[in-house]
Amino acid sequence: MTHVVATAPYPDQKPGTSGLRKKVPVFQQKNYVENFVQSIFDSLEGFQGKTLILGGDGRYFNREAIQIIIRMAAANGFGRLMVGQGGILSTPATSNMIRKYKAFGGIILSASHNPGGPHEDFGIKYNTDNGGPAPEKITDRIFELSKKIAEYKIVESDPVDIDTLGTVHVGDMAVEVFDPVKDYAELMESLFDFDAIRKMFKGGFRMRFDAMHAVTGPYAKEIFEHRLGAPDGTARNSRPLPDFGGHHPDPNLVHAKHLYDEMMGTDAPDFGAASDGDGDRNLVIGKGIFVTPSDSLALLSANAHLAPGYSKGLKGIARSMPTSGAADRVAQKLGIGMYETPTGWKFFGNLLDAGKVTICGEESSGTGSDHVREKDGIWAVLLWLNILAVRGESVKEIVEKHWAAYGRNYYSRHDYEEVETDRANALVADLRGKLASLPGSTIRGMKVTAADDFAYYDPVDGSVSEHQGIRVMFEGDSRVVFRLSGTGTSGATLRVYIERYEPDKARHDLETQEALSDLIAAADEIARIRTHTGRNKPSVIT
Ligand code: VG1
Ligand code: CO
Repeated sequence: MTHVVATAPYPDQKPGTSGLRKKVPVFQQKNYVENFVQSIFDSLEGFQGKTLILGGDGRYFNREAIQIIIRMAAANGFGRLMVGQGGILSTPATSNMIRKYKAFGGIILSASHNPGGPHEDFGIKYNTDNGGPAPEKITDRIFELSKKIAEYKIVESDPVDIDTLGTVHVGDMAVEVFDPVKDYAELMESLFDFDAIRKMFKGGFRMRFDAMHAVTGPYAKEIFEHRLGAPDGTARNSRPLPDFGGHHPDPNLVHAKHLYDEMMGTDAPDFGAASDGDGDRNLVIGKGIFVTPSDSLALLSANAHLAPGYSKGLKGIARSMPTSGAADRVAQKLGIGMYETPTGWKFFGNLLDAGKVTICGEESSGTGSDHVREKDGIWAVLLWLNILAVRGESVKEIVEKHWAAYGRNYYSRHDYEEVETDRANALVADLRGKLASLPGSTIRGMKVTAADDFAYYDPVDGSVSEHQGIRVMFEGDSRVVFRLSGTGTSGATLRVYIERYEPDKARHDLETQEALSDLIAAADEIARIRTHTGRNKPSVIT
C-alpha cells in the first residue's frame, strides 16, 4: 500500500444536499478526487473488513473515478467492494444494495439532473448504512477533514475490468462486479402487482418512458419491457451515454418537452414518464394532463393502498417545505402524521427509520417510500401504473376526481439560474430584513398571514437546521417561498416557489401561470427580484 502526500487542490466546499458537485475539469485535477474520497473515509469509523457499494450514472469521468475509488477503498481496509457492471448503478438501486447486503455504506458518482461531458458536471456522494444520504454531521466532518488532509492511501493495481460479472481481488479487498438491475427489479416485484400491470399492457395500454440516455435505461428495459411485457421501444433513449446525448438529463417540462408535446398530442399514449441522470427523479404526464410532482405525492399517498406493498396503509407522509400542501390534505383525511422538512432527501431518513412516515416527496420531481432511503423514479412510475391498473381510469380522470375531493393546489417554480452570488445573497439578506414587517400587510389585494425563515426541528434526533428557505403565507393557504439552490456548480440559483389553493371545482381548469399571476407579481414585489438579479424573467419555469 502507498501513502501519498496529499497536495492541493482540496475541495473548497461542504458537500451539499447531494454530495460534492463540480465541473469535470475540477475533479480531473491531480489529487482532487483522492483528497475528497480520503476525507470521506477519514470521517467514518469501523469499516475495516466491511462492504462498500459503488456505482454511478454513467456520466463522463464515471469510469476513471471508479478505478481510483477501488484502489483507495482497498488501501483503507474495506473487505469487499461491490460495483455495478459497467459502473452503472442508480441512486435508489444503490440505496437498496446497501440495505440488502448490509454494507457499511456506498458511494454514488453522479451530478443527478445536471448535464455531463468533458466540461460539464460530475459529483460524488456518500450514503450511510441505512442506505440514505450522509446526514449533516458527516458532511460537516468530511468538509473539515478535507481542509487539512495530509495524505491519502491508495494501492498500486491495474484497472479492474468492471464490465465482466464476477469477483477479483485488489490488494486484500474483494471486488465484486454485479448486475445493477437484478436486485432492484426483485424489490419492485415485491411491492407492486406485476400481474395486474402486465394485464393492462396486454390490453393495449400504451406508455412512453424516456430514460434521457441516463442511468434508468437498463432498469426500464428490464422492468417495463421484459418483466411487464410493454412493447419494445416503450423505453426510449435507454442507452446510458457519458454526455446524455448532449442534453440535460432533467425530467422537467423544459428538458423533456418532446415528451410533454407527445402527451398533449392527438395520438398520445396513455401514460408518459421520464427520470433523471441518477434515476431518483420522476416526471409523470397523463394523456392531455401534466401531473405536478406535488400533486403526484398527494395522489400516490391517497391511492398507495391499492398496491400490495402498501395495502396496510401509510404510517405518515413527509414533504419538503417548498412542496405544495396537497399531500397535507390527504394526510389529514387519512388521519396520519404529516411532516414538513427542509429540501433534500437526507432529512427524510430519520422519519423513515423511526417508522413515522411511509411516503415522502419533493416538488422537484422526487417521490419515494420506506423501501429504500432515496427518492426513486422507477418506483414512482410503477406505483402510478399499479394504481392505473387497479382503478381502470385515465390519469386525467384520477387527477380531476382528486381535485374535486380535496381542492387544487396550483403550483409552479421559477428558477433564476447563474445569478451572481453577491447579488443573490443581497436579495436574501434584504428579504430577511423585512420578514417581520410582512404579516398583516396586504400585497396585490392579498393579506399576508405569516412570514418566516424556515427552521426544522428533527423530531427524531432533535437536531436543528435553520435558514432553510423564506416563506410568505397568504390568506386562503396560498404562499410564496424563496431559497437558494444547494446543487448548482456556477453562480447562484434563486428558486421561487408559488402556490395557490383553490377549493372551488369551477376554477380547477385555469392555466397554471395565469392562476398564479397575482402571487408571481407579489413575489417580485416582496423580494425585488428584478432589481436584485437584473433579470426580468426566470430562466426556467416548471
Ligand atoms: C435540488 C432540488 C431538491 C433535491 C436536490 C437533489 O436541490 O430542489 O429538491 O433534493 O436537487 O436532487 P437544490 O438545492 O438545487 O434546490 V437530485 O435528483 O440531485 O438527487
Ligand atoms: Co437525481
